[in-house]
Amino acid sequence: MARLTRRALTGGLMAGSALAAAGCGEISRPLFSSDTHSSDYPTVEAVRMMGRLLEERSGGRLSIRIYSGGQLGSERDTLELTVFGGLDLNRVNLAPLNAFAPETVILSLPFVFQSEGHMRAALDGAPGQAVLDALEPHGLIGLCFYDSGARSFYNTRRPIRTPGDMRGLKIRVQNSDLYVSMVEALGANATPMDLSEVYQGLMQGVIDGAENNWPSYESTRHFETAPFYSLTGHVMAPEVLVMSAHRWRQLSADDRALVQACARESVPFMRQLWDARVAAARERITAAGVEVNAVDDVGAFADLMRPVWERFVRTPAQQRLLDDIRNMAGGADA
Ligand code: GTR
Repeated sequence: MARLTRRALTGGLMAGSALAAAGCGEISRPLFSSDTHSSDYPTVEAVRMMGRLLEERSGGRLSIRIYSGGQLGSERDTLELTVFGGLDLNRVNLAPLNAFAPETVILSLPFVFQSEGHMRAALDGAPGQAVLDALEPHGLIGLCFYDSGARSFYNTRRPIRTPGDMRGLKIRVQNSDLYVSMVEALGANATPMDLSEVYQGLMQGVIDGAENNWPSYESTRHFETAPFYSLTGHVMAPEVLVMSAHRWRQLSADDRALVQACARESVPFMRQLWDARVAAARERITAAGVEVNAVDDVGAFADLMRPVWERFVRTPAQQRLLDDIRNMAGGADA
């Protein structure tokens, strides 16, 4: 696939905007989409499926071209590009959005979901919609959430069985103050770093570990250098697919509805792929001899991380969301 530079992307969009402003009508080029994961990862497959639906239903007028594997830069950088209209679609985790859209923090809080069923029900229901809607004032249209499972700690040194085992470890986190606080609450040192730098960081001892779900731990091959995976499952923050509000406004009402519908339809497809991918990743990691352990008392981790809630839940809108999610806990299957 041709390598597209960020400069070319921004340039392309500027040229398109100039044409549109000159009255030359709809820009007929694919929607450009970014993903940090490789081409076969469930998030990428899901956006690809969305693109196929769009193309079929628009008679080829609308389509998506995906730039996977972080070709266009880190999630933080590509989000900036999306806000400014240099990129149309972007599939990211919620973490890099935490700083500017406080509602996203709620879905990223440690131990906020009791189970996968609880998480999926919240995302599919009113709380999920409220978080997607909260992105618009920041220049992004939240189209849908994708699963990201549960994140757990892994490291190069030892199994984490109790919070005490975390003490002194240097743990890579995503670029989010919330994640820094979570790791510090356990007595470890947090190092924010882009995903693309983690493998080398582990190899060189710049960091001792990181945290992620089974598929990312596997696809990044971090398990090769950090072979202790401890099932803390402390965060179930989802992935989100966003569209540039700039590009969104150029679409007709019918096309907006179509884009939204195709994004929604890709969600159940993604969940099927996700479940299969979790099983496959788990198998490969275990076969590779990684020491996987359950933690003795998940509650001990939850208790230590709990003050992070008070620190990051500050607005009434955040509090309402949190209450709604907690009220759904009993109803969802465990
Ligand atoms: C993955 C997630 C990515 C990115 C990555 C990370 O689970 O799918 O979007 O957030 O974690 O840790 O940087």
